[in-house]
Amino acid sequence: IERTAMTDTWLKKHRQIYLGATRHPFILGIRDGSVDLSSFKRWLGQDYLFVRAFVPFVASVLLKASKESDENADIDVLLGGLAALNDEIAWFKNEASKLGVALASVVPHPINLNYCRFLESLMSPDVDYTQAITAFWAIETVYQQSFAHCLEEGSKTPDDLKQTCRRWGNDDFGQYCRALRSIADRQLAKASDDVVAKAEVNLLNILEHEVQFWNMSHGKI
Ligand code: HMH
Repeated sequence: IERTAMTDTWLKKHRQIYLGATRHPFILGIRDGSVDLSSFKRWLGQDYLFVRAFVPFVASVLLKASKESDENADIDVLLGGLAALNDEIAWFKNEASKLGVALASVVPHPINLNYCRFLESLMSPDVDYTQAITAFWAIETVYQQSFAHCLEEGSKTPDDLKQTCRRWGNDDFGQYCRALRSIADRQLAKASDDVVAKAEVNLLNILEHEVQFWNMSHGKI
């Protein structure tokens, strides 16, 4: 089987579920300005908790890279990712205080806890670097693609939501996601069939978790 760009194959094969995650009604509501503030605040509080849980996951990917990768450059990309998370956490705190969201008293929603449990399962030493980096790429890319859509020509994103969209929708973040993707494709190209199959299942699980996460934020569940 040709595996020069496994992620490409998968995004074509799973196009509908991918669009479900990246063109969700919550995102379309930001893009057309119809999203309500209570939904946005719910997303903000829950995503802050998610990002806190995401930090140890990214650290676990970094650890696996340091043990299993032949490319020093992978560490640089991942370290950049951790630095971005540091900025993100500061941004969440600032945004929450502007909107009057008390982060310390946000109760994690069961959907959020479920996604965090899935992240934890990916931190296991039984999950190899190929699976971990592929999952990391997928998680970051859903946000990048979703928020970039809100900044495209023709979008009517309200000005006060634009800076949120730029966090994940900006070109640097897009470049970073492409770097993660090329590492994932490089690893997948030399992985066993078993690992490739597991990475695909993880991708589908991630897309489903992302749809659920938007559903929760939207309050339409
Ligand atoms: C739910 N998925 C979710 N939150 C995020 N912040 C990202 C992905 C990207 O960092």
